[in-house]
Amino acid sequence: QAGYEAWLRKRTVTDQTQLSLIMRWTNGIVLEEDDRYIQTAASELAEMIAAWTGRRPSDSVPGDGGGWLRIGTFMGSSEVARAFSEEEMSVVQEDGFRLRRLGERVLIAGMTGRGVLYGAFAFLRLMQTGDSLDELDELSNPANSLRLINQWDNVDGSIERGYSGQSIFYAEGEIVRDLSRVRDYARLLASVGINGIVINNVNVHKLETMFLTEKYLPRIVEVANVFRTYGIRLFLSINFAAPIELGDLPTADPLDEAVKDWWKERARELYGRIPDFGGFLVKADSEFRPGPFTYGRDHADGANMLAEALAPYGGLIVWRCFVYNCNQDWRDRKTDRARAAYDHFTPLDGRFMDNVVLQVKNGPMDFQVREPVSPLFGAMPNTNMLIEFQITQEYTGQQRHLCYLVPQWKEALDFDTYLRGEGSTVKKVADGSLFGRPLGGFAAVSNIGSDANWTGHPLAQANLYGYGRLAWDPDLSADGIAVEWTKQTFGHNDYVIRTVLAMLMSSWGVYESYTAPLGVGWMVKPNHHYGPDVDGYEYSMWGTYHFADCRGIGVDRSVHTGTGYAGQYHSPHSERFESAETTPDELLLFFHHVPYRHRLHSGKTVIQHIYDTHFEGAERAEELVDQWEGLKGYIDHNIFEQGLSRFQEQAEHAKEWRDVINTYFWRKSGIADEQGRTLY
Ligand code: BDP
Repeated sequence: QAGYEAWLRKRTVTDQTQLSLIMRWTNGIVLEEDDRYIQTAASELAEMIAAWTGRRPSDSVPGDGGGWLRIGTFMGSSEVARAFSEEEMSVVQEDGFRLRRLGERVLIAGMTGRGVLYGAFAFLRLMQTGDSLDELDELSNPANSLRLINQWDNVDGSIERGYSGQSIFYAEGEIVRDLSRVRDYARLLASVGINGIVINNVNVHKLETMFLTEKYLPRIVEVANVFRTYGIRLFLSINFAAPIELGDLPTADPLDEAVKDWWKERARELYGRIPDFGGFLVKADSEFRPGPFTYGRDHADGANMLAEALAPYGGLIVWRCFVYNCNQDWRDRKTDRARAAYDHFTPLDGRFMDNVVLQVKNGPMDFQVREPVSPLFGAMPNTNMLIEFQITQEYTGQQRHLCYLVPQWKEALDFDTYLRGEGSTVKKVADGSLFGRPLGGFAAVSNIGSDANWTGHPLAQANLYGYGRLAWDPDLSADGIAVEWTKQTFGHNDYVIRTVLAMLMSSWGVYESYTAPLGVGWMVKPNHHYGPDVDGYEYSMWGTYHFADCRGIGVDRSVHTGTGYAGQYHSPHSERFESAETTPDELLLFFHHVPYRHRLHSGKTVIQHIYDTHFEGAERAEELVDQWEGLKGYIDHNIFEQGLSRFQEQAEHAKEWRDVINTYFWRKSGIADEQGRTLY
């Protein structure tokens, strides 16, 4: 089962310095509280330490004077409280924690049991990364109150956009009997601070609609119990038309009293069984899913009706803004899918109830290799918002290619919207601080499945890890996260760390260079989205075009001559994106249609940039194979083999991308490569 333990490896630590550090501090684990999360924390600590050192910590203060752990909350443990001042305790938020060394004691302290659990995992991380504890005195609060994972799992066992095998939750129309793998997943998620999970696909089909019924509810309760052990609340995706589809009502109109009552009844039932149920995730009026539009109602009507049903129990409605017309006419140059979310939702600002959170994809389109940030962030100051990322690599190599996504997410989070002057970054919109919103955070589509190593590509685990760490603290750096992950996953060999780090950090750029130039998206095979097909979506209804012809390429989204999308940004971005001269190179073709000989800021022409990046990208994909081969003998043999076949496939496939894209544009433009390389 190589890779199954992921970054929580349970094997004897061989590095002597690290081993003696762990032995030094873990002679005992002492606690005074009978709290579910503190119990989980204690057993996680004990198990990991036993696996690393071969010695189980005692549950009392060690007599021989060795270092030990005291874990607990300020309220529940007088010993813990005594170690901190009033002020030091008051700054710890609900899920936050403090770690402190005091003589031979290390305190893992929280305001709540959940905080203690996160503190315990942070302590384990310190042990795994081998940091000295001499000066340990750390305060950590999560930036985001909601740190959610979305499973796109279907109850037949398939996973929409899943690239790591089948669902670990479902098989053949049922929730799996044995939930031990779900438990191991919960543990991985909690170790990086995840506190909520939506266990079914946003596209809710017939069977999943029945999750709200007796057919599935008893087993869903069991799943919720598993996640609760790790401080994770369970959410469900629901079908807006459920009252009709379950045969109870002739309508799903959100303003209809019978419909309102129906949802209230569902809420009462759910909370009767799962008192800490998180809430509903809703994809409505999008890609053939039902929604309030059918009844001439808007999305505030729809969301608020559901929110009212859950409000008495503290439940949330997470309402997706991925709403656009997937039946638009490609002959109409004025329609622009990029505009859709902003156009639909900004007029509704201020109308959503307090327990509604809008979930907005990081970009305006759909998880492409490169997109600008969605202009919806910051544009609704009176509305709660979550940023949605896609960990599963639908458009970024489907876990056959390496693509470490944390750098991409960091760019979105650090983007300055200027909506409250300089420093109005997207991360401050997401965490709610910019506008003083009570709720906010992150959501992301998971990349795990039944594959032994969870994510198919062994290095794709870094994306799941990185997502959680970033949701906790968006200020962490992409390379810092990569180093943490590598040390925990592969150990402390310097050469291994340097190699894996270099591979991860270069990978998004490599992938972008042989696939999607200058912000053009969608040049992929329709439906499954793997591999190059320049015109695959060009004349389709999905609103995903590059407009390449013999003269030029790109989508004119300026206000002046194009779709007007650039005008959805606040100044100075609206002016910056309005002109091809000031649009950054990497987004040029997202915002402008330009001739192939248009000169970039880099000094190259667009066409030469396409040729160069594609030739170089394919070469760099080859280099990844060499880099990985260099790790042979330094990392677990099975993991090495898992990676090797993928890197080889990536290198081959990168050549296909190179040749299809370059040839297409050579034939369209008739402009030869300045370096005379082969174009077909
Ligand atoms: C797209 C996927 C599709 C999802 C949709 C969504 O191709 O499978 O259902 O996003 O987010 O990226 O709802």
